[in-house]
Amino acid sequence: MKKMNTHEIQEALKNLSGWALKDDMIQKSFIFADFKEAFSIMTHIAFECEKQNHHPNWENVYNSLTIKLSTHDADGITQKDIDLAKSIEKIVG
Ligand code: H2B
Repeated sequence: MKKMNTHEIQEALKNLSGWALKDDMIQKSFIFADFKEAFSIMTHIAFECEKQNHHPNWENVYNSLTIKLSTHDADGITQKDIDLAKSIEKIVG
């Protein structure tokens, strides 16, 4: 899949609240009530990632979750990252 340029990424991010381009990845941090809620959402996201065959770099510390998306195969950001970010937004609600 074709790597997006910075302008294309910024345009796509206008429809994704809280996601920002940083270090060649699109990123967002979430805070949940506690670890159980964070991990439960991560499990839900993980199944969606498997469905899309597209996987995040992420870090969970107790109730916080930081998700960073890029397409390793394209060495940049592609529509796959935008689509996964949209799915994550739906899951987190
Ligand atoms: N996830 C992400 N984030 N980037 C990729 O390039 C990627 C992936 N490639 N998940 C997939 C898996 C690929 O390695 C497999 C072989 O389809």
